[in-house]
Amino acid sequence: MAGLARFSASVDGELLERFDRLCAERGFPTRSKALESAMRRVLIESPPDAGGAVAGAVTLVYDHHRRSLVNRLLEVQHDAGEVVVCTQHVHLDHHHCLEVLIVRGASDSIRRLLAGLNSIKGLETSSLMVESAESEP
Ligand code: NI
Repeated sequence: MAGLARFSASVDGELLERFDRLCAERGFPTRSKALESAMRRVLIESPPDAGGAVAGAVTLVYDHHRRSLVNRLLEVQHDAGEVVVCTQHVHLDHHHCLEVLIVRGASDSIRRLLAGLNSIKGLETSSLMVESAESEP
C-alpha cells in the first residue's frame, strides 16, 4: 500500500483557474480530490499494457466535410474490424458527426485502433472508456 503521496506540479495558470472553478461547481471538497478523479479518468482511458481483453466505447466528433478524414476513419475502422463490435453515427449539425464505436477484444488491438484514430488530422474530439473484459480461454 502506497498510502497518500504528496507532490507539487507546475501548470498553466489559466488552466488551473478553470479547473478550480469546475471543481467548485462539481462540489469537490479539495483540489486534491478533484485531481485524483481526473487522474483516475486518464487511467481508465488507457487500455492496460499487459494484454488481456477489454471492452469499451470510443467517442469521436468530426466535420464530415473533410473528405479525406472520413475515408481515413473508415480505413482505420476496417483495419481493426476484429475489435469493432458496432458503430453508431449521429449527424449533429450541418458539419459535425458524432460516432461511437463499441470495441471489445485484445487490449493490444484496441491500442492500435486508438493510435490509428488519433493519427487522423482534423478529428475534433476522441475519448475512450474501457473496462476489463473476461480473458478469452
Ligand atoms: Ni454525419
